[in-house]
Amino acid sequence: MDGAEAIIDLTRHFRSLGEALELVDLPARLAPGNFQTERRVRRRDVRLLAPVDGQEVWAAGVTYLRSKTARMAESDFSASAYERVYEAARPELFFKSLPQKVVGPQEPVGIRADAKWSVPEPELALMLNSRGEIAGFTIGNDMSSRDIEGENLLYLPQAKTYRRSCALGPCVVIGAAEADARRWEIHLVIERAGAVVFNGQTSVAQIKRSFAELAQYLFRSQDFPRGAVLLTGTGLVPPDSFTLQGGDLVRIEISGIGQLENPVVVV
Ligand code: DO4
Ligand code: MG
Repeated sequence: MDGAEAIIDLTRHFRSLGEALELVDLPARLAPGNFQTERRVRRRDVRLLAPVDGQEVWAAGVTYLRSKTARMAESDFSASAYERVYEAARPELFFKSLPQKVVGPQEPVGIRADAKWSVPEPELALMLNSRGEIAGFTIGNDMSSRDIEGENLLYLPQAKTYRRSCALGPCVVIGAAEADARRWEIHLVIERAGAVVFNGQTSVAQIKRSFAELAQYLFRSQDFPRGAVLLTGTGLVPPDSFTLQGGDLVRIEISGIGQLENPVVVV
């Protein structure tokens, strides 16, 4: 079997993802040699779930210059808030999703029925353990309603958190350092009826803040006994004339992780 395609069932070795992320020696425990006798299954024969099992999902915003300029353009009303938060010591952090509401690979992501301007936000996601340490990385999609967000900053929770608004997957990369992740590229492709209607690329290196800084602010005066997932913000914004439609396909690729693909439904 092609190694890149092989999936090994680790449930005999770890009681939960959250518990695995707590282990200081997790990278060593995952050394390929430790699983030589385990049965392998082909990736196409299994359904991958979202890689969360109790972690709240939070998100950082306006961490890329591109995100700041796009948001300042979408709303006169809120422009100065985006300008200020980009420069401020304290980052923008917002609650995104309960773990049980996150969708996994190939599950539909949602666009709100009452929104007119909807976009995916392809983001590197930090898998944080209960100590606030980065235990792994995955891909996140912070689905957003830009017209609702642009109308009034106080509508941000409605623009960001609704049915099927967060996707994670396809896997968790363990043992990479922040310096490794900063070399990764993020690629977003949106297809409509089989044709590519948006194609863009950015780089993790362009995130203004360090991951440690983002994680440290999230864990200020808060406890996450089962860890947390923290999306690190988007640097890819489709043109203002673009909105997602039901039936579209969103594909996010991060070079060090893999691909997260989801069809779009109106919710
Ligand atoms: O403040 C609005 C949200 C910003 C965001 O989600 C991002 O920059 O990725
Ligand atoms: Mg975002």
